[in-house]
Amino acid sequence: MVQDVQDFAAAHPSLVHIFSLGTSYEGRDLIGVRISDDATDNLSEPGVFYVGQHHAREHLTVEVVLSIMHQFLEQPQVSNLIHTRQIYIVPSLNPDGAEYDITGGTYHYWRKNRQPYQGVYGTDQNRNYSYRWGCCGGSSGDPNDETFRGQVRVLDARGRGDARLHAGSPEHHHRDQLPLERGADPLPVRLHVHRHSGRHDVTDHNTFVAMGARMHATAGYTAEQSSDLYIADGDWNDWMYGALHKYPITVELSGNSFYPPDEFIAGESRRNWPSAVFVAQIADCPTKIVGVSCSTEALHR
Ligand code: 0X9
Ligand code: ZN
Repeated sequence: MVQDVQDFAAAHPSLVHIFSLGTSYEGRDLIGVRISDDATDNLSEPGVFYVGQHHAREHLTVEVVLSIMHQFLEQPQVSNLIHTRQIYIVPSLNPDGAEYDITGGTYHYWRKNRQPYQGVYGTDQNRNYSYRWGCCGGSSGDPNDETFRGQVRVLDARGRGDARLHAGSPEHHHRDQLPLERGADPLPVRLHVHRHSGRHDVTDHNTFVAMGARMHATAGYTAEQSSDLYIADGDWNDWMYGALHKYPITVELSGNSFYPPDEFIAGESRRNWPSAVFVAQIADCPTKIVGVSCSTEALHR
């Protein structure tokens, strides 16, 4: 994965810019690329963010995100997006778990990262986000559980502060810090508009429904609200929407098992490409797909 990302950047030095979200618990680089014709983040352009492998054993997600990365520069019909968007790609958010999952040449069905807590390895990275962390019976406080929500990060020496804001593996800590490091808009991801009417309004609901319908039409997956699949808390979707006011979609790839053969890579990549283009196209104003335009003022907040 790292080699592919580095080769891709080297082949397109003016359009592909390597960045890092920081390092994992075991010290691996959380590598990513920004694709755009701007040498540095152009915060006046909408951003879109593709990430893979919250969960270690979901290796196919790395392949599909890498494929999306390549397609953006190989498909001439999306060249306009290179010039009008900031496209951020992080193929793996869980390199430690991924490496552990393939140690010894066999698969270990490992889901979590490799950060120990009370002598037990692993936090579920998709239960560890700070927005309403552990709120709702959708994660576990037991480090032996597959959906262990992780330890509380105590930032304040006096022990003060809202524990729910400090939840975090190092991987998540870096993501939470990213906007501060960039001194800019929350995350370089602006597939979003912060609308004055509030974020739980009917326009947002309708926008998610319409996004799901459009993505279902091309990819064929069932489109549903995450909580209709099952309840989770501290997950990516809630954090992106609830804390950062973005419009997240989680794609559960097909493969019939955690370890589909490599023959699945091309087909799953192909079926997800139209969705990837679609979210980039609407990143300037997601609500436009339900007829609600975005004011310039709102976009820059
Ligand atoms: O449980 C998860 O983290 C995701 N499924 S997975 O099989 N990849 O582990 C689903 C997360 C979506 N959010 C909710 N269902 N609330
Ligand atoms: Zn998963």
